[in-house]
Amino acid sequence: MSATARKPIEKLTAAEARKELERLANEIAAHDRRYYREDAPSVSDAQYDELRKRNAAIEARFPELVRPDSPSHRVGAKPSEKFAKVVHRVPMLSLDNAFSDENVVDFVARVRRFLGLKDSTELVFTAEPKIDGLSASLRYENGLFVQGATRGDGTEGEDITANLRTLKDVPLRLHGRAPGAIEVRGEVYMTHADFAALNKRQEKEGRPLYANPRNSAAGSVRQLDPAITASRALRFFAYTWGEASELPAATQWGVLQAFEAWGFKVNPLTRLCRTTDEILKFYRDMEGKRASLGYDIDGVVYKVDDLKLQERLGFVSRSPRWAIAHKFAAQQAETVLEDIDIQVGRTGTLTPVAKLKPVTVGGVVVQNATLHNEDEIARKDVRIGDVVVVQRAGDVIPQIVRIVPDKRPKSARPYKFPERCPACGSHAVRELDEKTGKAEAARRCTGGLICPAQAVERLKHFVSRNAFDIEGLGEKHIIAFHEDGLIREPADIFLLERRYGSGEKAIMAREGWGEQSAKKLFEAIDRRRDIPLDRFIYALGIRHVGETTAKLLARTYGSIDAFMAAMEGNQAVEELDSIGGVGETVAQAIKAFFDEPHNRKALTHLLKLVTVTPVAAPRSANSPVAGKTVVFTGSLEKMTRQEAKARAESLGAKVSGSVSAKTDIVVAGPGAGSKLTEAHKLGVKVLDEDAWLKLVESA
Ligand code: 9MJ
Repeated sequence: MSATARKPIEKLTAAEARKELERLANEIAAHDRRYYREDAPSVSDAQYDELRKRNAAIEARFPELVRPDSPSHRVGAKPSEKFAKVVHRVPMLSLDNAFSDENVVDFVARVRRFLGLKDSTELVFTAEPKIDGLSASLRYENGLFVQGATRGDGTEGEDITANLRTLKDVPLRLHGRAPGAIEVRGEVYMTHADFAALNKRQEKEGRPLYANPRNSAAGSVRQLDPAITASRALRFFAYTWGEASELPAATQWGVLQAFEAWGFKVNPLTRLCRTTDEILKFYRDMEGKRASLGYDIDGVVYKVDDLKLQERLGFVSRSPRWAIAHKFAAQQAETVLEDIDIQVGRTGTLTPVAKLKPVTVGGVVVQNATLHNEDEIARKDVRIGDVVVVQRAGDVIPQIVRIVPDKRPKSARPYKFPERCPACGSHAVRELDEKTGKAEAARRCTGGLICPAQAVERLKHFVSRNAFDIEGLGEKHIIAFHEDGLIREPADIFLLERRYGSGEKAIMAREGWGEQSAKKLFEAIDRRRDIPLDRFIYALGIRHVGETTAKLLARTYGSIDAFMAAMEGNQAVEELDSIGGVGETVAQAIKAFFDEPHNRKALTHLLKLVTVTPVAAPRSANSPVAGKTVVFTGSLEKMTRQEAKARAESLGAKVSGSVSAKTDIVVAGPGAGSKLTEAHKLGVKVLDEDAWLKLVESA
């Protein structure tokens, strides 16, 4: 940043002010573009506000220098996103995806197998278009609309009640007989025609344009001023529900009909399908209709119609076993690969990133795409200068699908994958996968703790939105603080103010910081000195431990002390492995993290500065089998082994494959052998299937 950019406004000369206004206009416009067109802001709200404030203050001092393209002409270009949080009483689920007919056939087979259905038993599905908008949850109490929320991360969303009230598809009072409490969920979306009209208006008013209808629906719903939302033509389709004191029907189809009777719009293309052939025919049909629907759909959704069966099927992590989204083929475009960059991830993986000549793919400008790893570059014979096909599907990172050989220029040159980490110079190696005996696809930097790129990535992850969520500590600052040695490990963040005593001054002396922004940063850090266990575990950045696994671990162990104590024992891997949803690879990675002395030291430092709040076990905590270790043996007659295991786990039990002194219950069916003998020998409680069902049904 130039010296002018840091200069107090009262000291600016007119020439400097002119230059500064130009810089601010460009910078703010770039942020607006990233926010609106790419839905990917690169600065925090606070930083953005600072830029706008500085612009306004300079303009106040030099009114003759106000530019025609000044950001101050575009008041409220960016919503300030200060909505209250809403914790979803029933989490808002995400759907598992199918990308081929084969995936769908597997899904149907999986459902049938889980339920143990005979081939002759009919299984009915609803098939619904998958609307590409943003999901919302609408709560009604005694028939009155009382709260509306965005999906957020599925657990916690934002309160957008006032905005949703302005949608004509959202009934304020349900018609007819409504349950005491029900959360109707569905998709807020915008039609192509309304989107085009809105962008026309935006253009006329000199405001930034939206990239696609989904972004414009999201942007419109998240306006702080409901009057703005009211002026946007938003619509809503209802398709599922959250908490409900009672349900109006016993099938998905029946509930959708009730939604309609209550005054909601339900997608009129929804159908019932009785065979896989009917399902796939529905998909083809929707593919054909897609272009003329007048609104965006990105696939179709199949759901088991019978709600009793849905309940039996339950969930795998955050997705229901009873539904799947069958996505349409991704959108593609051709462009030139200008260069390849190497990104070093927080676990040291070197990922090649294609730098592309900007191209629009399905309404979004793409400049970077992943090339996955060096084998992929070799397999696709990708060379710098090649014309490549880029693909974007949903929210995933764009990918390079293939090159266009006929368009290869003579100047195209092969890419040599680096054997040293570009960030720290350490050797980058491909480890052998113990299971397959082959080299892993990923080349990894061996620099570990000395690699600044890995450290920065870990810190970035640590402060990211779903981890510690520290506002105002963006990538740029982390890199700068890390370089200066101010923040080397997570604990340093919480020492920043104390350690640099007159902290504000110390930080203010740095580029890009003023008294206000330093104060705001310290406040943001202070707000995070208490953190729930699941977020804390996620923030540690353990390999293979994403949010879902972090939540599972938090629920299993309850407190950080219990978790750390368990990780010290030599049974740790076995114990982790027995948690439903945690496999061997994940268990090994967690254990490896805790075996590393540096990690334990960093954790000890951190725990002196933050309070990790325990996570209550789920509603299953008071089930009669919560915390118990259960072994199933012999054959079961009323449900499949998989269903029995899933049910036990959903009630908080651990299901293990072998009987030991730690086993609490053995459920033995006909044909039980050595496990039953062992149980008797150890004096473990033994139940038959009926007794087990009676026990869990009382839950
Ligand atoms: C969409 N986006 O149209 C679901 N969806 O159901 C439909 N989404 C869904 N269903 C349960 N039609 C979770 C999400």
